[in-house]
Amino acid sequence: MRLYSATASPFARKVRVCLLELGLSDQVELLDAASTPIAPSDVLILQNPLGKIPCLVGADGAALYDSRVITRYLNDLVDGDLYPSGPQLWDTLTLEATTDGMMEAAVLMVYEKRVRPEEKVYNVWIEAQWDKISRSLDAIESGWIGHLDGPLDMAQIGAGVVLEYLDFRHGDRDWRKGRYGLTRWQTEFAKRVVMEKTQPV
Ligand SMILES: N[C@@H](CCC(=O)N[C@@H](CS)C(=O)NCC(=O)O)C(=O)O
Repeated sequence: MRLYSATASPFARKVRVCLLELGLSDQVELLDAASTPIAPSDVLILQNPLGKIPCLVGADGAALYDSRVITRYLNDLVDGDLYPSGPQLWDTLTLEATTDGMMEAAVLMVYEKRVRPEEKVYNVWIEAQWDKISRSLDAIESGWIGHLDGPLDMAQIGAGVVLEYLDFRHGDRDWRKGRYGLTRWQTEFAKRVVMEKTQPV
């Protein structure tokens, strides 16, 4: 299998962590296909018309995207535990969707400054994206620490990845301020070998 990816992409990092956790990384060749909304990679758009990474291409040539589809596929492939069966699945999927939404807002904030001409950057819009992230951080702090402390699942991986992405791209926003539970959890989660091996560059 081939994974179109980029080391700085949090969505691609989620998949790389998932591959390592499931013991599948030897079966996947990583191909760099960094893209922006106005400059999609030529090779990538042949596989994913949206021009977004990550995109997984199987031995049969079929492409899978987006990140949540890929991680569920990989988990099914080896009958893994990253998506629980039974009613807990809905919690995992909801927290995963929350962390994906945070990633999306954080990436859009980067694009607004990097991709748009300087005179067109809309700061109100950037702050509205940060508000989504900040509200989600508060919701996780108040309602999801018990889940984060439970058995490893894809929602935890999403949380670990997005929090490090906030440090990587939006460190000046200080997401840890007043969020002691999340700070404690992230400090421990960041020590996992798979997190150390997949640091964004
Ligand atoms: N919902 C998608 C989001 C993927 C995404 O936005 N990837 C970014 C890189 S971090 C990208 O490829 N952006 C290019 C674009 O928006 O055209 C997923 O979960 O895979």
